[in-house]
This record gives sequence, C-alpha cells and structure tokens, in this order.
Amino acid sequence: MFLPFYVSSVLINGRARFYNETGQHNGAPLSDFPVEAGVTYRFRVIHVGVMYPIRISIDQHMLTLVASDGHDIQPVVAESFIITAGERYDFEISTDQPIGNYWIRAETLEEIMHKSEAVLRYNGADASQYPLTTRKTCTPNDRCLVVNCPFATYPADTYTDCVQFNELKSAVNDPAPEPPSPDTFKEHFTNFGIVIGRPSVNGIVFKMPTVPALTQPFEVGPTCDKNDCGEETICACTHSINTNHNDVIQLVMTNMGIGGLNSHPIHLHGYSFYVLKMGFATYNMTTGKYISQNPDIDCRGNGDQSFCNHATWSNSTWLGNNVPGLNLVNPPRKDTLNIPHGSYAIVRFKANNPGVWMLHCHIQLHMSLGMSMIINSSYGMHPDPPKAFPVCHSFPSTYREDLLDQQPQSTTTEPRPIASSPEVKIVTQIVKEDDVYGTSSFWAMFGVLVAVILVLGIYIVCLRRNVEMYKKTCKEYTVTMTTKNENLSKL
Ligand SMILES: [Cu+2]
Repeated sequence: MFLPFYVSSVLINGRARFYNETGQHNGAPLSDFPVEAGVTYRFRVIHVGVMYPIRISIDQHMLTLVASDGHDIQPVVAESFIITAGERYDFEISTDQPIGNYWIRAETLEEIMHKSEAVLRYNGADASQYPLTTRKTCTPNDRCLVVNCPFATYPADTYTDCVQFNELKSAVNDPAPEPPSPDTFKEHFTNFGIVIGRPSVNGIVFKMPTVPALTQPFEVGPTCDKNDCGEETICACTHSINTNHNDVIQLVMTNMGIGGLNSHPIHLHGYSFYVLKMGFATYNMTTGKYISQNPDIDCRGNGDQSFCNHATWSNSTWLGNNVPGLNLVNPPRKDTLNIPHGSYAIVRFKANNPGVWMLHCHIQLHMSLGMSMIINSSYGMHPDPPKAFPVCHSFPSTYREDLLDQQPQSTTTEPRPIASSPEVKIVTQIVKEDDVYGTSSFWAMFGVLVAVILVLGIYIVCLRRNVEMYKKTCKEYTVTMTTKNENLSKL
C-alpha cells in the first residue's frame, strides 16, 4: 500500500525486536504488561508512527473497544482493531484466562507484513519465559471481527469481518449539529491525493506560511487566489477554508481520482468532528482486491482519471444538506479519520472555535510534502496577540514597511481570508517598534558589518607582514648553518 517504504520494527513503549528476512529476531527485550487475574483492564493505544496502519490483538483475549480520540463509543467486542497514524483507541480486556503469558501483537498492513510483540503477563506466571500462545484462528463458524479496516472487506477465505468507524455509535447523548438555516450550512469537498507524485488537497500543495498565521494573518502567502489552481492542475500555495462563526461545516473528505492511493488518516486541529457516513470503494468480495472508487462522488472530468480537484455529488439532489443515510443521532466523534483509497467520509463540526487550525494527513511524509490545509475559523474573533508579542517575517517585508506609513484602522468582525487584497488594511497588530526590523536598521547593521570587515582586513595585512619578516629571518639562519656544514665537510 505504501511502497517503497518498509517498516523495520514497531516499537511498543519503546521496545521491539528486529526480524530478518528468514524470520529470526535479535532477542531484544520486550515490554511487559503485568496483570492480575479476574480484573478488567483498560489499554489506551496511541499510534505515534508515521505511515502504516497497525492491527492490534492479544492472544486468547477479546478486545472491547470503548473510545477513540478521547470520545466514548458504545462498546464493540472484536478480535482486533486497526489503528492509523495519529489515531487513539481505548480498549478493555478481562483477564479471565489461565494464569500465563500471552502475546500482544502489532502487525503492519504492508505488502510484506512486519510484526511486533509485547507480553501480557499474569501475576504468578513464569516471568523468565516469553509466551508460547498462538493467535485466534478465524473459521467459518468462529469468524474474526476487526474494527476500523482501511478497506471494505478482507478476502473471503480469511473469515474476517470489518466494522467501519462510521458504524460505531457515540456512547453519550451528543447528536450532530444541525444548521438553523440553509445559509449557515457549508459543504466542502476535499480530495486528499498524490497527484503526479505530489501530496496535495484538491490539487493544491500546501505552502507553509513564513509567519504565524494567527498573529500576522495578512502576511501569509502566497495565497491560492493568485495561483493557477484549477480542475486538472497542480499548484502550490497557502490553502485555506474560511468559516463563519457558528456555521455548520460539512467536509466530504475523499481519496479519489488519479491521485487516489494508499489511505490517508486525516487529522483536524481545534475540533472533534462527527463522523456521519463513509462510502467505500468497490472490491472483489472473494479476493478483497480493489475494483473502482465509490460512485457516490463525481470527480468531474475523466472520472477516476481526473485530478478530482473539484468533486461533487454524483446525485445533485444530495447537495444542500440532503445526503441520505447520515447518522445525525449518535455519530461517533473523532479528530483523526482514515480515508481509504477510492472512499469518502462525511464529517461535520460546528465552527465555534475561533482560530487557525491545520487539517492534514497524519502520514508525516504526505503532510510535509503538501497534504495539508488551514481551517480559518471566525477570523473576526481571533484575539489580538499580547502587547509586544514578537513578530517574524522574511526580509525585506515591503508589506510591513507600507503599513507603517499608514494610519491604523479598526478591525472588522466579518470573516476574512488568511491573507487578503492589499487595499484591506488591518494594522492593529503592526506596532511602531517593528521598525527595528526596518530599512534604517538594515543600513545600521550594514555599516557595522563593513567596519568589522575593514578591521579584519587591516589585521590580516599586518599579520602577513609579520610572517614575511619571520620567514626572512629563518632563511638567513638556514644559510648560515649550511655554510658551517660546508666548512665541516672540508675538514
Ligand atoms: Cu496521506
């Protein structure tokens, strides 16, 4: 799925073994989890890796999933679950098995699976031994259930079933936000793809701003409105979605089109969104092999060969908050959701947290190469930075020099883009002290630098003269010694 990158070990609390190609390991010590028999234990699992989904199981123990990303879910009993980068899951186990040692297994979902282990060690078991247990065998009469598969199905001969995240239910009374009026509902399609080798969102490679977007919003750039971003193009800019305060934002997150590949765990800062629905690609239900992307989404253009930069619903009646089959009653909440290849997820949140929040794939390589964007929430409600809060920017900053020559104007409560057109002047964050970084300071520093160079040059000239004098002295001395030697040889 993520070729050509391979895992060497999956560390569990910092410990793991390295397996070579013949399956031999290096004997490194493993993490122990000591438990008492007859007790219920809660495990909190965090995927702090950077790429592969990992399947977690414990030999001879069923896992009861009870929470994800800090939100309780109605319990689901499973043989295992799959966790992707950035996700968190809580599960419980009952220590109801004979006293002994049991493998805790973590297996990557790679073309060539890599595994790692820890030990569930009952008190009273032989602490000098590692487990001899085996994993549950899934059979037609005793199938295995896996939570959060990054695909629709396992091959039929594995006798393994999937529960997708959108099939889970919130454990608390927390229905999805409903827009009070049509104009407060905003739906955005965001396609996470690797188009022509470039990780991007809607074909836009995110350029990290060179200034803090929260405290210097009008210096963020380059903005996307001045770039050649379109349906079948790739561009690079500081990509943002601007939200009005208290609007209900519905994101349709897709992994489709010509850049559809892998699966992308999408993480949103500042909010926990409600997972209302997911639509998976079509698969061969016997082999589990991918066939085509979900037909609910219209990528426009050439379909699955399109860049999918401006996707919409295939059925236009779904527009305007009319998608059928949404769980608005008890949807699970999350802040990181995996979007498998060819699939989509509908998530929703109420934009009531003013700030500048990143939305990005949690696979480090994808994020750092451009699969990121900003949710700019309630711009007019962003607090001013503290007085004398440090500023930073590239030099020279013509923007700031221009602003210093103008009168400050009051701010507005209207939502605004991260960076706007030059005629909009919001200068409450620009203080006169900023001139320390201005032109006069530059020339002062330049003068000091020239003086230092001159002093250094004079010093070097003097040093060379002294060296020349020293060499001359040495030469005369050598000649004298040679002459004496000649005299000696004549004797
Ligand atoms: Cu990704």
